[in-house]
Amino acid sequence: MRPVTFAVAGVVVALSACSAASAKPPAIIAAPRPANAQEVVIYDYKFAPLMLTVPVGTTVTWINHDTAPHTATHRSFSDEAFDSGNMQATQIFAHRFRKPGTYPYLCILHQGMRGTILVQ
Ligand SMILES: [Cu+2]
Repeated sequence: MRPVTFAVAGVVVALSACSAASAKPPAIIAAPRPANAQEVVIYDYKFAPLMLTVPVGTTVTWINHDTAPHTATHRSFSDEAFDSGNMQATQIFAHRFRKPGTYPYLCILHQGMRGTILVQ
C-alpha cells in the first residue's frame, strides 16, 4: 500500500472524531504547489509541473513532498546530465541549466514518473 493511502485514512479518522464537537467545515487538504516559477514539486508520485519552461541560466529546484524517496535524473552524453540521487521527504535538489534545450528526466526509483525542463 502506498503511503498516500495511509495519510488519507488518517484524515478521515481525524475529521470524523472532531465533527461532533465542532461545526466548522472539514479542512481541504490541497496538493502542494511550486513556490515559484523555478520549482518543481514532487507529490503523489508525480512531478508538477510536468513541463517547466525557463530561461538559460536558471537554477531549477525540485522538492520532494512525498514520504517516499524520489530522484530527478537526466542521463545524456550530448547535453548536461543531472541526477539528484535519492531525495528523502522535504529534501531539495537544485540544478542550473547553462544551455538551451529540452531536458527530459525521470525518477529512477519509479520510472513512470517523468518530467521535462525546457530551457530557452
Ligand atoms: Cu520516485
